[in-house]
Amino acid sequence: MTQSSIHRCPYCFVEIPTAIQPVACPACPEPQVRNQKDGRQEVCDIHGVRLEPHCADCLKQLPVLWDEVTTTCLAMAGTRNSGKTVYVGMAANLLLRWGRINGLTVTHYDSESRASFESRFGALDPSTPLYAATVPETSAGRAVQQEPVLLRIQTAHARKDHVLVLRDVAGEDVQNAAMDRQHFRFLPRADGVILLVDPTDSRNVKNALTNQVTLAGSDSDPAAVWGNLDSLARAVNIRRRPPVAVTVAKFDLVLRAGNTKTSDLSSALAGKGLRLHHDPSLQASTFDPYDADLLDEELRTLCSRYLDRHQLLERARVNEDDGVPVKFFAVSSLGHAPVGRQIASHGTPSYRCLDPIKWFLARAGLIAAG
Ligand SMILES: Nc1nc2c(ncn2[C@@H]2O[C@H](COP(=O)(O)OP(=O)(O)O)[C@@H](O)[C@H]2O)c(=O)[nH]1
Ligand SMILES: [Mg+2]
Ligand SMILES: [Zn+2]
Ligand SMILES: [Zn+2]
Repeated sequence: MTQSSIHRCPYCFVEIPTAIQPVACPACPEPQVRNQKDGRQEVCDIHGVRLEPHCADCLKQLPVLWDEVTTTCLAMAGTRNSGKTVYVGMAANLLLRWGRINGLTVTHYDSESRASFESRFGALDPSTPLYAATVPETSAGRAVQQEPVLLRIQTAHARKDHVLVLRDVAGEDVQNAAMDRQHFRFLPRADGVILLVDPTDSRNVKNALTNQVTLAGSDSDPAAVWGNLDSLARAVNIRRRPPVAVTVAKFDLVLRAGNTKTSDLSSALAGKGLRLHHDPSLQASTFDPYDADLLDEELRTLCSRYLDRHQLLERARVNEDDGVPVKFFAVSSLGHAPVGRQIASHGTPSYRCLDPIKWFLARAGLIAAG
């Protein structure tokens, strides 16, 4: 197992060459990025401050000591309300816990990234209301950047620290076929895309649960979002398209609908031996490809036959024919439906949340697959 040496900008996901170090003034409103002259500490003529490492592509200042880490950069995608923001917050907290259980060191990249995470995601505790809709990045004319979540992962065998970069997006942005190519170029450059699929619009879930929980579904099709990503990748002419983790979100609702005896889902989910009734993701430090393959098969059947998502399977086939790795996953960030806008007071027994991320970390050679 060799760890990938990929090193990307955490904002635009461009691969940063290690040999040169572009720098610019952190105080200049429109930074002039240039290559650092050998060993010289340059200073801005206007502000008198030291030039700091910047990304030559998006011109943003890089986090401190960014040249010393390797990266895995993941982007969320999915329709509005599919659970992306809740997932990012929960997955980050679970990764910290997963590290503690499995003897890896997982921490926020630095105090700044920790503060930014905590101000946006809170502690996801039972008394906090859920998040307001993610603000679209390109609505008000000028594009704003969503700050990515940065988690540092240290393992015994890796020479450099590895940073997992997780970027949330607003559903509006990826539902929009005409999304801004320049701004969203990070998506096709990612090391992986987690495409969340909201099961609450499917007839079987709706019929079984209408009287039990409020279903805040989305208004668009995840296969259409995936189609937009594929067009974007073609438009920016990126040859290597990122692997896609097609991830059924809010899986607690699917399992709950399966408990309704009259539901078609009930027979589909009947086998106790099904992988989707097991959740090894937090307890194991490794990624289990055998478990993942069986789960992938179960979920493809579930999506096409029981969750009205056969277009997803067509998109998956088109992508796989083009050599893009695709795997189906299922997660529940909350473990059960929220009550009103609060998380239920008995906490959040999440379900398989780390599987998609562990797949990407195994692909990067950071954790073992076995
Ligand atoms: N039952 C259930 N509902 C969830 C779960 N995750 C998110 N939700 C619901 O979906 C809503 C939208 O989530 P959010 O993360 O804001 O969606 P986004 O628009 O994709 O970012 C939340 O307010 C919750 O009501 C989950 O794991 N289970
Ligand atoms: Mg959101
Ligand atoms: Zn300056
Ligand atoms: Zn950049």
